[in-house]
Amino acid sequence: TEALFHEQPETGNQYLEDTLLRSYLKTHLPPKVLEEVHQDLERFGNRLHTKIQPLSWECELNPPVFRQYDAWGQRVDHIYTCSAWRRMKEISAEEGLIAEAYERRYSNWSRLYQAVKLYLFSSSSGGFSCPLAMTDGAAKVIESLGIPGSLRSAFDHLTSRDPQKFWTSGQWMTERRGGSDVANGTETVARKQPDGSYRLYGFKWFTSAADSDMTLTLARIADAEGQCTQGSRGLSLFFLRVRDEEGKLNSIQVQRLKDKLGTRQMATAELWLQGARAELISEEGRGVAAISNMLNITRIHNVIGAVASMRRMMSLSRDYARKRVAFGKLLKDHPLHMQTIARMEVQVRGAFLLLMEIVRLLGLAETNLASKQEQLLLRLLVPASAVAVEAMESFGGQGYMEDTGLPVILRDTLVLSIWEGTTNILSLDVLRSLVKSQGQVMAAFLSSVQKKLELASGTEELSPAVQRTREAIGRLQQSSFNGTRCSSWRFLYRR
Ligand code: MFK
Ligand code: FAD
Repeated sequence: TEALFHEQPETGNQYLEDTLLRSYLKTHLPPKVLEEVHQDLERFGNRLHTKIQPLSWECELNPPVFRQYDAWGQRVDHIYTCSAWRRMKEISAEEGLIAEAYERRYSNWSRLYQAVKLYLFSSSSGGFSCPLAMTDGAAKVIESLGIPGSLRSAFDHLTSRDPQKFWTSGQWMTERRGGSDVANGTETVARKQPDGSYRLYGFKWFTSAADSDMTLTLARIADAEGQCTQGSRGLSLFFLRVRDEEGKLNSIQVQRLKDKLGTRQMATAELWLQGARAELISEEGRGVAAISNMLNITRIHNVIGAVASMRRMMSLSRDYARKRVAFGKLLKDHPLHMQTIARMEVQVRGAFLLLMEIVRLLGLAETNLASKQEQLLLRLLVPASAVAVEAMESFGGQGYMEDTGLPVILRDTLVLSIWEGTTNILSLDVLRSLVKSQGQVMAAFLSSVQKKLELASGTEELSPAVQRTREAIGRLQQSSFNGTRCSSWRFLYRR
């Protein structure tokens, strides 16, 4: 009978259904900006629901395929991607998912607006959020270098709204000896050519979205005797095209594609660089500092991805609770189940507001409108945003079934705490920001919390919690800044 069937949980227009997002935009954006942004997001929400989400599922069902040789025994190293994946690239350009942040037609609000579009896109992107993150990071690095003439064309491609022109970028940092310890683990060598360009020799162990048009990567420049400086100070940043105009690889061999737990829609390859032609784009020995602009942007995309997955799971879970009957009543009428959902909802909301704060500050920093305090806060908040993986228990056994699409969300979310810096590495980056600023970052954070507490203290139910937090902050502010305090902050953050 009909009662034996589960009813499918669904989401509609993710923008219209996201009341917190809408109220955030309403309270923060200037009215004129809100009006335009609202119209675009409503349209985008419909496009996601009706056209883009089915493509996302196609990407999951048709992961990339690697062919090393052609039928005649020629080495071709070709990565075949499905048509839905290639369509995602076109859609990303049409929607200005990267362009929006760099055109700045809404001044400091452009970055936030872009982040909102990426947030809505993320769970329907079939993994395309990954190349977009690195594309944004590459554009940011080039922009922060002042868009040198030799990189103008690349910048225009990365920030284009024209699907025929739009490029994506990779980010090749990890080698076999070190993903976290890039500074000591990088073995790739750069040899200078008579024309001033370089050729790179080495092995890149993880390169996601290997079908990208270009990449940024690190290598050690060899001197006339072939010797390289070791450690962080020996690393420089390079730009390279992955293929030439005919699609031939730039003296690169693909060893294989990784067989991954998740993010299977996207090709992550192991690559041999066998004299790949590249351009030096940082000062010699300043590679890590130069690529940190990319790291900070892709880390923000990671937060976007995490919050988007949480939101998608919660939306589906809430819908399911309105449809599924257990023990004679709907799940939503079981108080214990609703308590679980409510707890998760609060976590999602907290994470969402943290994300909005980060991109709001980034928008201010990029338009030179950020105060010193806001710049310090931004430096601290980017690595401090811990990623939460929500359980899919609320769907019962159905949550475990591949063709519901729910396990994909879980699998793909698990990588977020590994790539772009593991949790420990991000905790150390929090410490780096505290130490380098000699305590100013912490002071900025404490005073911003203080301000928020002042606002909240009017609410009676919050008073005891507000009081306790205020006391704790008071103690921290009184104590002099030292390394032990930094460690205790890292400890607090991870909780
Ligand atoms: C859905 C979302 C999708 C996202 C897509 C992602 C796809 C996957 C892509 C990847 O996984 S790419 C690989 C990511 N790899 C990492 O995240 C590397 C993790 N390791 C670190 O982050 C290490 O901390 C680091 C390599 C940065 C350590 O290098 P060093 O050279 O030992 O650090 P050091 O000496 O402290 O810093 C060198 C300089 O960089 C310093 O500047 P100064 O020389 O001017 O003093 C630092 O302040 C600066 N720096 C380092 N991290 C920074 C930074 N500056 C600003 N922000 C940061 N985060
Ligand atoms: P390790 O550095 O060996 O870390 C192992 C463990 O040691 C971790 O728990 C870590 O937290 C801990 N640890 C390491 N150092 C410290 C320390 N100082 N203090 C405390 N704990 C520490 N990389 C790219 O460059 N480009 C890509 O496109 C890319 N795509 C990826 C795609 C996927 C699906 C995955 C899984 C990874 C990808 N990576 C990519 C690699 C990723 O960035 C690295 O795996 C990550 O940075 C961790 O490095 P590692 O694997 O060498 O681990």
